[in-house]
Amino acid sequence: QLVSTELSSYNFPENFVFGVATAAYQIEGAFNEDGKTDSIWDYNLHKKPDWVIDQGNGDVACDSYHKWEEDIQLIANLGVDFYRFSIAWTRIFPSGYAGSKINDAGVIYYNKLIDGLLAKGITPMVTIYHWDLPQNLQRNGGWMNETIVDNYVFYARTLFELYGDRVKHWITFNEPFQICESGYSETDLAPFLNDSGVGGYICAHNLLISHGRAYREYERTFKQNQGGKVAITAHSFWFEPQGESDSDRAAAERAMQFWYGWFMHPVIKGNYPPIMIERIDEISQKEGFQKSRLPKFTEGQIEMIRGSFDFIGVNHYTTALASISNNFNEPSFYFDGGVNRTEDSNWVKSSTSTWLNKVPWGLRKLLNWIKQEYNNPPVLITENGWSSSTGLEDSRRVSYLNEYLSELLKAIHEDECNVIGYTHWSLLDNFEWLKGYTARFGLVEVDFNNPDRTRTPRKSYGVYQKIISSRKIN
Ligand code: PNW
Repeated sequence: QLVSTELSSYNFPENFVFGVATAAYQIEGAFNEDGKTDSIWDYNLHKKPDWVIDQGNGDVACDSYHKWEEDIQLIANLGVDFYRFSIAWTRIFPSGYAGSKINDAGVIYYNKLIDGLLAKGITPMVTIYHWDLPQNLQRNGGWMNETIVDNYVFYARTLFELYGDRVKHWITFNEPFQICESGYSETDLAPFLNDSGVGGYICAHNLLISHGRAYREYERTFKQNQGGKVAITAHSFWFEPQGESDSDRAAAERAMQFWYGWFMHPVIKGNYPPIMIERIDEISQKEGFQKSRLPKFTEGQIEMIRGSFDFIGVNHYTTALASISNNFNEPSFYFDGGVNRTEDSNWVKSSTSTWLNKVPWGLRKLLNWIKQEYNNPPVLITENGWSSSTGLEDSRRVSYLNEYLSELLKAIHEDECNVIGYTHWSLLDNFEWLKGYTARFGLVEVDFNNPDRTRTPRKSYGVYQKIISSRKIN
């Protein structure tokens, strides 16, 4: 693998947009203020703080519920075109249910935020769901109960009604894989259900139907008047074959289909990837299941979900190596996929996020794979970033940013990949899920020991600022 340290001298195209991202539970705090109820994160971390490495939680986080004006100033000074943030379902509908009482204080908070952004010329981009399900709905099984679909679609529709006059960019879900596989089949994210080989698939099924219905609702009722766009964001590694063998190549392609195609194949091409359907049907049968552990869509659902996007949101951080695996002792996504995931020891590793290596060329390969596989849809990078520890001289984040953007430019100019914009994760250091406050993703450092949650821009903040204003890598 060729590693070039030469940065690209291409310019970013005229219409290319830059942004920065956060998520409600990770920054807002004010977990019980103004009528907000517990999400699955509040509930689980209060019950068992040990889920998190430093026993942190989002009770206060960056206190952005109170410090949103300061956040807007930082975003404006950075010079980005848009700000991607998420709305907390529990602030809008404390009970979670469709048709339940709306919480005016929550509605007002996001009105202030949206209006404040627009006043500074920053485009708001809203993630409708970034992992913080109302705990009240989890009592009924959360994403594993199909009644979630009506509740989610009602919530999404309410946001279109409340904010759609000003918000023109909507992301229905952030990272279905993490919501479902990590949350329902494993114990990496709330609600920590650990229902291996079953829960994740049921969750994903209900989530995809929810996405499709929300997209169609917007299309039918709001699109003509509001003129906005609706998308879904999935996380994707680039999977590189571990070696040259056909079996490694096949494993890497299978990995792309299982990790990413699981969600994007239904949304772009209709239904789950054929390889997933075949393998899970066959393995389920061998295990003695009378039907596949992978649920089946009706023809109507396939058509409803197919084409439910105006652009593709891609969260990309890192690359992994794939080879074949036949290890198996219980029904599991990993056995279904038959993929063994490793990494190259030569890659530069993040000191605070064990899964994160700096592999810039992986982004270019991923963009080319998406172009081939899905017929070059418009792609917005909705997250990309590096995790450090504290300190303002974040030179590793600076080289990560420069090198990933350099590969992005090559994908646009040399490969004609249809990439429309880039979003850096994150504006601020924030609550990094099970890593608590130990893994810092911010362009801006936050002092979590200070009750004021003081914000200080890092070196990378200035570097990104200059990239945006000069429209090239410097
Ligand atoms: C994203 N992986 O999650 C989330 O959208 C953010 O909330 C989070 O803070 C950020 O990335 C940093 O972790 C990821 O397996 C989950 O490579 C999993 C992976 C990457 C990102």
